[in-house]
Amino acid sequence: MRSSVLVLALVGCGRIGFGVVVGHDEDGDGIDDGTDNCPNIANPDQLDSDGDGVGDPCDPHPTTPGDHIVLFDGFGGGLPTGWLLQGAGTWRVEGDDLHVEPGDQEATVAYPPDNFAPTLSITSAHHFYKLTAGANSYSISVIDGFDPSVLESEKCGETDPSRLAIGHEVNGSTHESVNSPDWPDAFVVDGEFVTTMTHTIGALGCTSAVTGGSTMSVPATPPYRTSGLVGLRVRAATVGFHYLLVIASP
Ligand SMILES: [Ca+2]
Ligand SMILES: [Ca+2]
Ligand SMILES: [Ca+2]
Repeated sequence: MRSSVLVLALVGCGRIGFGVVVGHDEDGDGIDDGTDNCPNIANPDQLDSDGDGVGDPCDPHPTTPGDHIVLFDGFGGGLPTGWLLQGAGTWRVEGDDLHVEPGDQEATVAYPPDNFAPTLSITSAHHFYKLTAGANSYSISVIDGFDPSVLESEKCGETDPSRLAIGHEVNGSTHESVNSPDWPDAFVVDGEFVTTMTHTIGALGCTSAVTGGSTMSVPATPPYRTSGLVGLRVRAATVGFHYLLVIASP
């Protein structure tokens, strides 16, 4: 999980190179992020049953070719290159995680227009440290379709780890519960989460799993399509993101 040289050029399989670092191995399987066919899950055998370049543990359709890793950032090279980091708080890198201090924050990155595939699977793993004292709602989300002019996007994320509730919003209009109870004080969560948004034209699915816990799913039918910006969003929490992975599918 060490980093050395930051690579800004296009790397392997056409995925964009923002934050891809030579010598950085997010999942510790001995294969660098830039060439690993499943950079967030240890798969030293690199088994790819359908030969499309996406390893079986990461492949949304492991027996049907056509999937493609668009973007992977393991945050191993300092503040991620090419990202737009916004909000009143602070983004910083600790170890090889992208941390954000409490506040209402977005971190977004563009991906190439030629990757506007019918379906995007956007996955992030993060450590959730605590809520902000006095906040009455919070969220930690992956986002798609981010519009900088109005700071809105489609989002999937955890909203209450104690109950593993999963919320999603579309362009600021809440379609599922996103509010936690009115916490009287900072609340230490200390949990590890993996969240995936599956975004198809006209449909949005959210899944999330906490280490040792269960996976839940919330279907939705948002009217919007991606703007070409994907990323991460935090409201009223302290979080360390391990990576962002985007896979395009036919
Ligand atoms: Ca690896
Ligand atoms: Ca791997
Ligand atoms: Ca595959």
